[in-house]
Amino acid sequence: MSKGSDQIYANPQKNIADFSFDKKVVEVFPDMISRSVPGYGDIVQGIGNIAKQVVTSGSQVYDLGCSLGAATLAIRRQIEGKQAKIIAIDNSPSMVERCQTHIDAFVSSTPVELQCADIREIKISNASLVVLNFTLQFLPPADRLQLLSTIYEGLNTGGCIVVSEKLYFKQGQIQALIDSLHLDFKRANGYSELEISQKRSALENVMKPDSIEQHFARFSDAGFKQYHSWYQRYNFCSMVAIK
Ligand code: GEK
Repeated sequence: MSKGSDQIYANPQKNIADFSFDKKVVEVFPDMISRSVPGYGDIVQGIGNIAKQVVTSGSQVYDLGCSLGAATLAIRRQIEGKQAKIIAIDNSPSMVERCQTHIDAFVSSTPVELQCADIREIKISNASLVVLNFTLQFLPPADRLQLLSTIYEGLNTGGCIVVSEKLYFKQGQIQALIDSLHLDFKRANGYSELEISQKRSALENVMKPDSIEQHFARFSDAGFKQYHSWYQRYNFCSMVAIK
């Protein structure tokens, strides 16, 4: 296996610790997310395309839970010359450290301010775009509405939030069918049954997916009147809401 390939759950583990975004994960993160999340590459590219449409001159863009900066870089490529600023935030010090090297590797006139912080404690202002690309699902469910309300307050009129998430389906047979399509996607990408089941246990307490109905109700409760999904592959979806 080449360097950077995800082998974290390849060997049997006696006690499976809760999943965390530590150094080990950072080393294999691009491989892990692209082999685990159907449509990840399309969604990142799509976020760049959305940025091109909605980012306004002199405004701020937030990438919350930025990991290694994939969405930040996709956005930055599309908003050159708009005099906008990107604020990228993650609370994993290992992610933030590596993200800085990714950002520094490309020349751009758009500044990126990288912060190591909890996204539940930040201020949002003058925002034309806020991105939560597979981040909201890692917050305790009780904290999710407050974050969306804070984002709504900090968005300019016409500003957008993009929320990408793993979905849960309330109808049992639909949940079972679409979940099995996702498992086949992981198998086709070389993950063994052992890796799949150990990763599942590690994520059980850490990642709590909502249904699309819960997402739409939360957008509405936070103040958004217009929201929809713009991408879905199996149980992975990206939604957009406009203030
Ligand atoms: C991408 N958006 O590649 N505060 C700040 N960061 C957090 C918090 C929090 N409370 N909770 C989790 N994170 C990225 C992918 S990964 C999704 C996002 C995944 C961070 C966490 O440290 C991790 O880097 C990220 O959210 C979730 O476009 O791995 O499935």
